[in-house]
This record gives sequence, structure tokens and C-alpha cells, in this order.
Amino acid sequence: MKEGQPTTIYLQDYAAPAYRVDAVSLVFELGEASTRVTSVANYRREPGVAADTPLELYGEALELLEVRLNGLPLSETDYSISDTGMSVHNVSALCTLEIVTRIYPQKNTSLEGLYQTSGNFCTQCEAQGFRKITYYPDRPDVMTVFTTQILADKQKYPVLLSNGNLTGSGDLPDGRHWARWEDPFHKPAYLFALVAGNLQHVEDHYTTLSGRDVTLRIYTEAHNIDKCDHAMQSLKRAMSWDEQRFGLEYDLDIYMVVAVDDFNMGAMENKGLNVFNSKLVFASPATATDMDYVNIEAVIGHEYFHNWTGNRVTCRDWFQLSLKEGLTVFRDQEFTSDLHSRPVKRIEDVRALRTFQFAEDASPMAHPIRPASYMEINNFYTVTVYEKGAEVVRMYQTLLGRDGFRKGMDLYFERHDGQAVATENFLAAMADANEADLSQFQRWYDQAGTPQVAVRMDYDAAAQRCTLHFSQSCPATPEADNKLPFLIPVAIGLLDGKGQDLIGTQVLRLTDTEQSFTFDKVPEQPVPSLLRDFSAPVKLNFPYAEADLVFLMKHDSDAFNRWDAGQRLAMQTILTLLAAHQQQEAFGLEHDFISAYQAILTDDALDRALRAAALQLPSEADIAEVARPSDPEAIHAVREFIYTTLAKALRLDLERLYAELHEEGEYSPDATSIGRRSLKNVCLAYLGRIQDDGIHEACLQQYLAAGNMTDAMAALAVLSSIECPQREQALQHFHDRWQHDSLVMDKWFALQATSSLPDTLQQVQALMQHKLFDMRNPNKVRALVGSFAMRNPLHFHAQDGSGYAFLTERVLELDAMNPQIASRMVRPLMNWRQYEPVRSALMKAQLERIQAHSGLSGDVNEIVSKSLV
Ligand code: B3K
Ligand code: ZN
Repeated sequence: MKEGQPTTIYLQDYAAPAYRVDAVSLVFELGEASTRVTSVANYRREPGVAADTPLELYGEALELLEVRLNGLPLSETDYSISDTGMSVHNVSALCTLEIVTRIYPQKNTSLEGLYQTSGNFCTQCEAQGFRKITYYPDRPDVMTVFTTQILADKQKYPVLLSNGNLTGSGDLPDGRHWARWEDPFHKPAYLFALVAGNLQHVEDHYTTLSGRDVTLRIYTEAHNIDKCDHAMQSLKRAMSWDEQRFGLEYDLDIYMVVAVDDFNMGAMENKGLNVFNSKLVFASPATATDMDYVNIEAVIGHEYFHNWTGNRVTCRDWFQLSLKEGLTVFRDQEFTSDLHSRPVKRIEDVRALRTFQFAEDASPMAHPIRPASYMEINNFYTVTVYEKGAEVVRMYQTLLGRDGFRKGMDLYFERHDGQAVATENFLAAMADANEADLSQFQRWYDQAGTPQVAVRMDYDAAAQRCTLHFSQSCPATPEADNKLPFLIPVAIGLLDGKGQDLIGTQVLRLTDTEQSFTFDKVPEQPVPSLLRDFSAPVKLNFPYAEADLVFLMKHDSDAFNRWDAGQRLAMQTILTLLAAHQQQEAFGLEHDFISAYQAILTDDALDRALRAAALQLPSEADIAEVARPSDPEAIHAVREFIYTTLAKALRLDLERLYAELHEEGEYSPDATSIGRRSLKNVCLAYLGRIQDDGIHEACLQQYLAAGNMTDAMAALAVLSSIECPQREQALQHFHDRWQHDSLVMDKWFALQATSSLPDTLQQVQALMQHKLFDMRNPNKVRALVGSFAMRNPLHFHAQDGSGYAFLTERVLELDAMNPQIASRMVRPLMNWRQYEPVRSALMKAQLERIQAHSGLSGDVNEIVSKSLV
């Protein structure tokens, strides 16, 4: 079906299922060559459905061995089979269908369905992997109770796991053993999971608010068992946080997490049996960075929070994906904010949103958070559905307040627990619980593109009146040229000349294309602080003078806007320098710009993590978004010029601060320690821009002496872009020290792929031959190929097209093994239209080359064909 004839699925075609499943019972006989799956499902025709309606089941790449209806074998005329499924004709209103299929998990390189990783069995069923296991109504609105029996060789696979509670186990005479799991909660097939292997576990317990004991287990291969403590503590924090903040308790007696090395994404929230990419479980000070620690806690939280937002209340169809993902990302962001620094978390999230989601919204793949159509649903697990979806959920809270939001959540669960619903149901619960009219808010679900808000300010000194004039617009995107105005909450404040709030934070509700808001009793011309805490996912423009931005950097009471003023100032400066660079004019930095940076660097009263964030310039990708048509080489040169000039001008302050922040003692991933390390390492990154053997030596010393991976990696990252003997020494040392640990070696691959040194592509090509590199392992592909294509714009966009050709070859190679990963990797070519003509043509040519490739997967085909429209 996928090859050659891509089909598009439309939201408007949604039809409720004709048959429901009362219960399903599965038996897996796991073997070395193949696995036999027996499924017995009780179907019930929905009231009002015509008696001659066939029973439609999905199934892909299955070998059908037996099929029986109500105990009797079906003749070939009673059912029909296609590449995508099975239709059973003439079924009674209540019937039992027994299906036996054979599958080949050992040959499954797509990592979807049942597959093997490090010799163990595991599953990934979201979105549509269950249909690679057996014929079934594999759609999220068909929910039922599952019983799963697993039979396997006892020595090779001593641990047999599935969803729910263990209700039986035993030995078989032939050296095999079995286990039976029953999940009392109704669930769709995408939440099914099975794991069988040689695994160890750590165990802990959690007592819920209502006093129930829950067993918590993390399973892993033996050699990583000592790195699970942080994940376990994170899980307990998540369980407690969800009780406190949302009144939500866990509902089964056991919660299991299994860490696997081969996984297409971060983790999966299967009911009671999460499967995790090992990268998001294992942590020790020596092997994991601060960022790893924080991410592990966030993703452990995210998957746990899905138990209510995703599992108890699930999606009616896959168009509703943001119903569970946007909401659950919002919940994990709040979890991290409550436990660590709220402003730092907000800055990081907005930075990622602007870099990746704004780019997607401006690309040929732009889609609303609730898309209206798709070809391959796996392509829609996007930053738009997830991160913009979370911003949309956050706006409810901004509009309704925390209490109002909580009331809406309570009503949502009260109405929909146990159901598969649509985003409209969430909106209705928020509106009804607060007696609010949120009908205009629906447009955030239906319209793609990043809205632009332009603001002007009038001040009437005689009347002491200040007026803010807003106008909103939204660029055309593939689904629509013309957009209706959004309901945009704009949080603002007005500052006086001393930096005090004349008007404290207020949330203005922008509903029209043009709208003005007047503030009386404003005794002096204020400086406006706009879109505080990034109250809506929009681009806001105000004609700020540089002096205003420097003022806001110093005085804004909103920490996010202090940071954002710095980013605006940096971007304005970068654009000015880029223009000069293109005219081949000489350029330099204004004294005021340097002193603004010096003020941040030396402001000891300011939180260190915030200082570290403020000292970082917009990324090359962010600049490429704004400076069109983009020339990545010029962008790199200008950005490096600013870093180097600042480093030379502020060298003494940087060195002093670096020395001051040096720490001894035990590693701790708390917010204060993370802030200290990040500021210290930002100083080192600045200093590394100065060509000086003493600094290279200091980097090497930090690397060698580091008591934790954060400091080691920070030093190595600086060295990786400098041609010096210390670079080779440190890289070799890292290799020799960590070559036994595949996960840690991903960092080594990624560092080299993001180097700015001229021979980086050759290095990347050579590293593909390294004995630890494996194209079948998604983490390795992301570390080497992904880092090069997505985090090294200088070399990926080499003007000779070598980076594009390299990526194309990898995409084609990957597509034959793992279409989901290939389809992720091809995306850097998608925005070809934004680049200057030479690069643009080269990128387009590679997309055409991919499109012409025979046997291309539906996954890659969708991205490429939409990019070329
Ligand atoms: N729900 C999964 C993602 C599944 C992706 C399938 N292609 C992880 C998460 O968002 O929690
Ligand atoms: Zn999720």
C-alpha cells in the first residue's frame, strides 16, 4: 500500500467503529526464528449498525496461519485479506474471532511492533504498531481489557512482562516458562506492551495519597543496574507532584519501566509498563550531564503523567494527538518548573519552541496542532503537536488562572474518564468549568502558522494616558492562505524610568485583527514589557530602541522578558553586522553592546543560570530563520565574531568568574549547582574563542580533572572546534575511557559531528566506520548523522553541497531499515526555500533525488513530496 500510492487520511472522514471489543486475550509463543501470536477477541456490533457490515481489522506484514469465527474455521470466502488488513464478512452481532499469525521480530528493523533489542523482545505499538503483531481494530477509539500470556525459553528470557497485574506463571516441560498478565483498565491497542528478556530490576515503593502501596520497578540489563536511582527518585517525585497539583493518583498495583538501547524515540507510556530509550533512564555523575539528569526527570514525569492524560482519557483518532501530547508536555513543563527554576525552564522551552517549532510552522510541513489530514501519522509526532500544543494548553491557564485551569481539568476527567475523546472535549471542559466563552480559542487547533503581533505605543503626557495598539496577522500555510484572528493572551507591564512597574502584569485578550488598550494615570512615558513570560506562541514586534532593550535587560520584573530583551538586542546587532558583512564593509561592536554583556556577566545579584542563559547568543538556526535568504557561512562568521570580540573585551571578567565558580565536592544535579556549572562553562566557551594555548590547556585540565560529565563535556565541546593538540588528547582519552559504554560514546560521536573545524564531514564519514557505530541503532544515527545535519549548519550547508549529498545517502540507506528514523533525518532539507539560491538549488536537487528513489517508504515520501510542492 505504502509504495507508490500514498493515501491521505482526513479528519472529516472520521467514522465511529462498527464493532467494539468486549475483551481480547493474546498468547505469544516467542521463538528464535519467529513468534506465533494467537489472539481471541470478542466483538460486539454497535447498535444501529447494519447486520451485513463487515468486521474491519488492520494488519501489516503478517503471516496468517489460522482464523476461526465462533470456534469454526473460516473459509476463504468468509473473509478477505489486503496489504493493510482483513475484512470478515457475515459476522453475528456478538462473535468470537480467533486469529493465529506468525511474525519475525528478529528481522524487524523498523522498531515498530514486536522486535528485538540487545537480544531481548520488546514492543512499540503507538501509533500503529499493533497491526504488525496481529489483525485487530488498531484504532485508539476501540478500547478493551487485555489478557496476555507469554511463553518463552526460560534461560534466555527469564523476565516476561506485559500490562497490568501478573495473574499466573509457571514452567513448561520443554525448558520454556510462561506468565500471564491481566490489565483491568480498558485501553486501545497502542498502549499494549510486551517485554521478554534477560533483565535485572531495581525496586521501590510508593504510597499514594489514599494509602495504596504501589510497587515500582525499573528493568535493565545487568551492567546498567547501578544507574537507575535518579530515574526511580524522579518517578516518585512525579507521582507525588501529580497528586498535589492535579489530585491524580496512580491506579494499578505495579508501575514498571524498562530501559532498552534500540528505540525510535524517547519513551512510551504503555499502561503500567513504560518502555524507555536507555538514554532517558541511566544516570551517574560520571556518565550523564546536568541536561541528561533534567531530561530524565522530565521524561519519567511525562510518561507517568500520561497515565491520566493519554491512558485513562485517550484520543478518539490520531488527529487528536495533541489532546494527550500537548497537555502532557505542559504537565511535564510545570513539574520541572515547580521542582527547579521556573524562569530558567521557561527560557529553555521558549528557546526550543522558537528554534524548532517556528521553523516547522514556516515550512512546507506546517500543520495545525490538530492536523486535518496526514499520510503517515508517525510524521505528526512533531514539535507543533507537542510543544506548540503545550503552549496552547498553557494559554488556557493564562486566560483562566491556575484555579480555573484546575477546575477545567477536574471536569475533563469527571466527564471523560475511560473514554476516547477529541480536542473539542477538552476545550468544552475548560469553558464549562469556568463559564467562559472560549469558542474563538478553537482556532488555535485549526490554523497553522506562527501569528505575528505588531505593537505601537502612544503616550499623551497631558492626559497621562498610554495606549497600546495591537495588530495581528498570520502567514499563509499549506492548509490555508487566509487566517481568522486568534484569541491571544498578551501579558504586559509598563515600566517607569527607574525600572519600577507603573502597571504590573496584566493579561490583555487580543481578539481582533486591530485592537487598542488604554491605560490611565500613567505619569511618565513608560517602557512597555510585552508578552511577559511568553504568554502566547507568537512573534511580537515593537520598535524598541537599543537603549530600551538594555534598560529592560536590567530592570524588567519579568525574568523571561529580561532574557528576551537581551535576545532582541543580540538579534538586532547580528542583523546589522550581517548586512555589513554582505556589503563587505568593516564592522565592529558598539561599546554599549559590550557593556550590556559585561553588566550581566558581573551582576552577582542575578541568578547564575539566568546569567548563563542571557550570555548565549541566538543560535545559528534562529538567525537563519530571520535573516533570509539565509547564508549559513556568513551567519556563522558574524556570530563567532561577536563571541570572539566579547571574549577579548571581557577576558578579565570571564577569567575571574570562571575561577570563582570552580567547585570541588560531590556532584549534585540541584538547580543551584546546575546554575553554577552552566555559568562557569559559558565563561569557558567564551574564553575558548580566544586563540591562546593557555586557554586550550585550561580546557584540557578541566576535562581531565572533571568529577562529572557536565564539566568534562563542556571542556571537550570547546576543544572540539579548536585545532590544537589538546583536542586530540582529550578526544582520545574520552574514547579510551568510555568505549565500553555505548550510551556515553554517543556524546563522543555527537561532539565531533558538531565541530566547526574544516574537515568535519570527512571525520563524520570516517566515524561511520567506527566499530561502535551502527546504522540500526537510532541513538547512534541521531548522535552522528542527526547532529551533523541539525546542529552543524556551517558544514551541513557547505556551499559545495557535500553535506546535502551525505545526508541524502544516509536517508536512503536508513529508509530501507527504519522509515521512521529516515523520515526524521530528511527534515533538514525541507526548508530549502529559505536559503540563498546556490544552496537552495542543491537542497532541492537532493530532495528530488530522494523522491525518484524506488521503493521509498510512505514516511519519507510524505515529507519529500510536501517539501517539493
Ligand atoms: N507517546 C510516545 C510517542 C510515540 C511515537 C510514535 N511514533 C511518547 C510520548 O510522547 O510520551
Ligand atoms: Zn507523550
